[in-house]
Amino acid sequence: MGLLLAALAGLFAFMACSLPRLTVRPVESAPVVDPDATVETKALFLNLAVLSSSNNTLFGHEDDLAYGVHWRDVSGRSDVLETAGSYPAVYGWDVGGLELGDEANLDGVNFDSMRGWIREGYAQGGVITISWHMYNPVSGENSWDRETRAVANILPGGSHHGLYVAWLNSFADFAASLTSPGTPWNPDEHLIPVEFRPFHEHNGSVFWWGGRNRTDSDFVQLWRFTVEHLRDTRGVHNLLYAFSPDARFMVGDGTFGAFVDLADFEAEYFEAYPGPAYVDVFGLDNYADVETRRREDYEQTISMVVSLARDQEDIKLPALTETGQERLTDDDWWTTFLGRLIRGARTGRGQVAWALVWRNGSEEHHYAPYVRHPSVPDFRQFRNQRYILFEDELPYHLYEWPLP
Ligand code: BMA
Repeated sequence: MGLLLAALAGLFAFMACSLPRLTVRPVESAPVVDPDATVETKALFLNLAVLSSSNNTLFGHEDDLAYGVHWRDVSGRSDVLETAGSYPAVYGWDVGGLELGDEANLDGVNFDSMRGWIREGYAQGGVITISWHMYNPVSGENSWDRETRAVANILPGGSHHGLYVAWLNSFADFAASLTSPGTPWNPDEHLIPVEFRPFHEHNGSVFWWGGRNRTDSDFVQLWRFTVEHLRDTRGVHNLLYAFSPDARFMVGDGTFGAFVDLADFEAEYFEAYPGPAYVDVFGLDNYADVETRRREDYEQTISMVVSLARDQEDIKLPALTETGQERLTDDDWWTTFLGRLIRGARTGRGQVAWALVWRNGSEEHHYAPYVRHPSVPDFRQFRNQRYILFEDELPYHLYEWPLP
């Protein structure tokens, strides 16, 4: 305990010089998109800002509690726990299909079970992030349907606006149903904070909301409408909003597979940016530099996102909102790539607040190891790195502020 206190004192000394405006802030005035966000939501933002400013990065995994490569729907199981010895600190979920009234999401994860797993992860002190592979509201096909233009049609005045509002309302209801019966940091029933990451990878043309499938100004309007509807019309107050362009498309001429255009990174990053009043998290999805093995580029994109986030008048949270090596074909990928490059990207201004790897769908499509996978020993080493935090290494509750 003495050690912990000393560490915390050191942390505060560091924060005092780097984040003066944050540390003296009462939780109510946290600089988030939703001024009426719950205390736990604002505390999460402030705590992640502080932890990441002192170079800590939380490790996350998509669908961690729902299934692994060789199991599905078994209470308590997690490929990350079974290989690293701890649950991840960040749990990613996706609500694609909720808008259709489906019982399960596009990957077969039952929504009632998802709510339960979200409660479990939160009760353990973890962070919840939700993306949305939303169906195309005009065609009814999935998110990858880019044949049918939709963004202009779902804006106010558009032919499918009413339907879009109904879909957003289904998410508002889901977010409002994410309640905790009480935790050590708040014994009363309360809402579980969520890092909400809609319309991800919008700078490429893969999804109906992305790239060539809409204009930048329509995208910005859609994002702003979405925030305002959830926050102001529906009174949803447990969300932080994450913006997450994909490095794969930050390639100047937009050619898929080209190298990331670092010289023009800032302009590429802010394509169709809805503005500081609408974004809490500066995310980046980076599979591009993993696939091309451009280590220096990967490190630099991290540094640049951290810098962009810290350069804002009111701080934003930098995050690697998606990354990972599919199938982990390099047994030492964790320490020689992810761990080393996060560590290497020393900006002097902190780190990405979290790094989330994608789902363990099958032996052909997984991003975390599973028992007996050859990358397990290296994953354990990565987990032991000082600045990489798994759930059992979180230094304090992220949902109360200031620290007790
Ligand atoms: C993709 C793949 C798909 C999945 C989708 C949503 O990247 O994993 O198989 O349906 O994410 O989770």
